[in-house]
Amino acid sequence: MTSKPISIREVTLHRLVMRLINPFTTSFGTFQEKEFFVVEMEDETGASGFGESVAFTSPWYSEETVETNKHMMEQFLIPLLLQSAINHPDDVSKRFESIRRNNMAKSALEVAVWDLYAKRNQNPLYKELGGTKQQIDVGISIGIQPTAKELVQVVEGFVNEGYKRMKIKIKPGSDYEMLKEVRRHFPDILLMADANSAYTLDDLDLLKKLDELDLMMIEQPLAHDDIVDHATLQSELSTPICLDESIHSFEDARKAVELESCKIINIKIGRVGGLTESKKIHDYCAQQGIAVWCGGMLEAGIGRAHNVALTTLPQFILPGDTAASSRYWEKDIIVPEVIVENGVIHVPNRPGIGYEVNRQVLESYRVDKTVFSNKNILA
Ligand code: OSB
Ligand code: MG
Repeated sequence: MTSKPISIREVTLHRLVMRLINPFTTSFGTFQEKEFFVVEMEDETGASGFGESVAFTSPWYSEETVETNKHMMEQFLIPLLLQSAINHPDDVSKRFESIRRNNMAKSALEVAVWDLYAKRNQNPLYKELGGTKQQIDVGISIGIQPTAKELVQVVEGFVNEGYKRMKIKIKPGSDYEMLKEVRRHFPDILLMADANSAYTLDDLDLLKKLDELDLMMIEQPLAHDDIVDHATLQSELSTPICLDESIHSFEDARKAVELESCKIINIKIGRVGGLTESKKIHDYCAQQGIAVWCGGMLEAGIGRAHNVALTTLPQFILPGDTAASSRYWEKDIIVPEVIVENGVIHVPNRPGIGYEVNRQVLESYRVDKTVFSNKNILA
């Protein structure tokens, strides 16, 4: 606990464009590159914190985009943050409460305050969050492949690398038969599917057939904003449903659990507006016996580091999507990069997120930079 309030002196938005090593295909489209903001924050002591915005350039996954994140941060959220000192990172989401939604924009700033706060305390971020694990188990998310043969090859590669759980993206026409082939080749792996909202209750027969394949779960089969049809579907399936897109807050999680719309929740820090809200959902799920795991948004190193820290909390009992930096990027923006050995990430014990930002690499990807400062706050 620091007793001294934190005065944010300066917020820098670094806009980056990074090319993915392999294109990533979901039911709503293909990603070739990631454009996002690195948020850098400095306080009155010279301590700094980092965060990443996770929205994509198109509003396919949610309504937010890189441009809406920029607009919200610049016009509303950064001014609120610079307005006066804050006592604790938990205060940030409260301060942002007057702004409706825009959770990814809020989160990009909030997670940077958490990093900064942990660094001021000379403490690893995961410990500030109440995390207990020294290492975390990770799985991998595999995009839609053109053929079952190619999919099986891709899965084999990741099985050999040691990833603990395979998540396969599905959509109508690329679902049951593909998964069946994977299951036939790998009878014992932890296997799951993610539909990114590609189905409706009209597809009930197909979705029921997936019960044959012994999937750990099916993620977000129905509409991005639904928790009612998911409850109907869950009552028809033995495979657990995991919600991703439908959960934007603790309140969404509570309602989904009360309606029995899902048995598992994927927590993405950006989607729920930051680490404080992520913790709230985590604590509630722990109380309710709902398993959680940490989702991914094709993050670069800083976002990945925040995911690692969050995953050390005890109710993250299922492997998440936080794969190695090298799965996505030629060169990541942090040192060391996030490394996965035998399906495990060793959690760094250095202050804050525990990884250094590689300035030179960051600048090599940077397409724009904007600085906001407040000289009015006294230390
Ligand atoms: O639904 O979890 C998702 C990627 C982009 C948008 C949505 C999703 C994903 C992934 C990949 O599944 C997660 C990752 O590897 O970062
Ligand atoms: Mg998902």
